[in-house]
Amino acid sequence: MSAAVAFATGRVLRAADTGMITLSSSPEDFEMPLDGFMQEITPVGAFFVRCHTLIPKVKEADWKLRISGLVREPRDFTISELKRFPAATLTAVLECAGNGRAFQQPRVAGAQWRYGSVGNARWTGVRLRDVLEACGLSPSATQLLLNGEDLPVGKMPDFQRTIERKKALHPDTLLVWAMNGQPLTAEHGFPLRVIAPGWAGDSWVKWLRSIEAIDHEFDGFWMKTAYRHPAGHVEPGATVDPKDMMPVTDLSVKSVIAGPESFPKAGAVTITGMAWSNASPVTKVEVSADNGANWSIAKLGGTPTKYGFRKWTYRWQAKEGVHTMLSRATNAAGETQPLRAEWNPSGYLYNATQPMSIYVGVSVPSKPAAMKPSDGPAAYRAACFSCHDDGMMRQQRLTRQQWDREVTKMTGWGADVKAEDRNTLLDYLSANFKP
Ligand SMILES: Nc1nc2c(c(=O)[nH]1)N[C@H]1C(S)=C(S)[C@@H](COP(=O)(O)O)O[C@H]1N2
Ligand SMILES: [Mo]
Repeated sequence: MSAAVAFATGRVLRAADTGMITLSSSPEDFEMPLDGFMQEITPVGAFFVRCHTLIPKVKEADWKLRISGLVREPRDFTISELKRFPAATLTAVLECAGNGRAFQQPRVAGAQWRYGSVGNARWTGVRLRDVLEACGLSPSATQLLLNGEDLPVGKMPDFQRTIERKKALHPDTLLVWAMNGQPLTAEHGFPLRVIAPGWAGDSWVKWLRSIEAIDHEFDGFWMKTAYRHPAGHVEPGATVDPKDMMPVTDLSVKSVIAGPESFPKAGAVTITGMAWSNASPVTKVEVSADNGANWSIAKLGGTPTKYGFRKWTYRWQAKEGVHTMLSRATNAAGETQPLRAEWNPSGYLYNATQPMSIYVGVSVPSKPAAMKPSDGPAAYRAACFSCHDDGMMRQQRLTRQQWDREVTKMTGWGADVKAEDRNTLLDYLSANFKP
């Protein structure tokens, strides 16, 4: 990928000039740079990676998928046994619920994704429905509990997710072994993962090992506490009663401007971008070249698919100067990207229009340099580095009170914080990684 279309406000944590933006190298959290949005199908090497713990190395020969719980016949399937079901291939966007979290105001804790924890691929596998029916799924099963081969670090809860019966039985919900025609790579879930088109990435369980049919709401951490958002509007920064939160499911309608960021001189130019949505496809993209005062219709191109990226282009008479460009997508359900996203405590499903500075006949200002890895006091290294690296903290912009909450949560997950070191640790975190 070229560095020519780097984003105007800078790539804060970019690992190298060609490649992914590293949010954290352990566990692996890599973001696609903006110029990745030039391609309708995201190559595997440019596809974002989001892992909560270390990537398990699965040997296909030792691996089986276990289906159990409320089924007539519990069964284990090898990949070759799964391949006897009718094959299904579809193109779908995989987007992390936390994509865009870095733009939430006030700031929220968590991986500070900007634009690129999203990608579009062709997924090949079999229908989850067919596999469940072959095991005689009981009518009393309301949820399917999905567990992958990855193991938690410390006392962190295991990443387990449920999908409600209706979504599990939807013909587009697949168990896949291939991405863009190639076997899944280790970071994307080899040998088998779930795809839940239209839904955020947290339901797309990787390294899938077992599916248990159950008849109640699962109360594991990643269902009961994480990946929940308020059912309605809340004031930015407000605390929300857990009973008013519901699981994250559908993605929001969204678009990005991929570039180019600069043009040598004034004249007719073409701006390119991508738009996507949930099960309700993108029907319109509008562009404003004057920070939202006037909007014009962009041209939808590429190959329309139900769940995939939709490429758009905008022909523009560029005048010399610096322009703030915005794009906004609308879907078939009539939902349009807002100018300001709905705030929620974990910063999920951010979909506000993004301002992008475009430089015409003027030079692009230099980007801020990437932050240097920090050493920090011994208490910091001992408490935080046993489960993840420095990148995880460097990207946060939290108040002392927010850091206090994070330290409490992490101590619960096994971080070693001595009572006498707690203040030193909080001083360091809130002085170095503040709003
Ligand atoms: N087993 C397992 N599955 C997982 C995760 C994980 O940590 N463990 N992360 C989830 C999240 S939050 C996202 S956004 C997607 C990311 O998929 P990718 O890394 O292939 O892009 O995987 C999901 N599946
Ligand atoms: Mo995610």
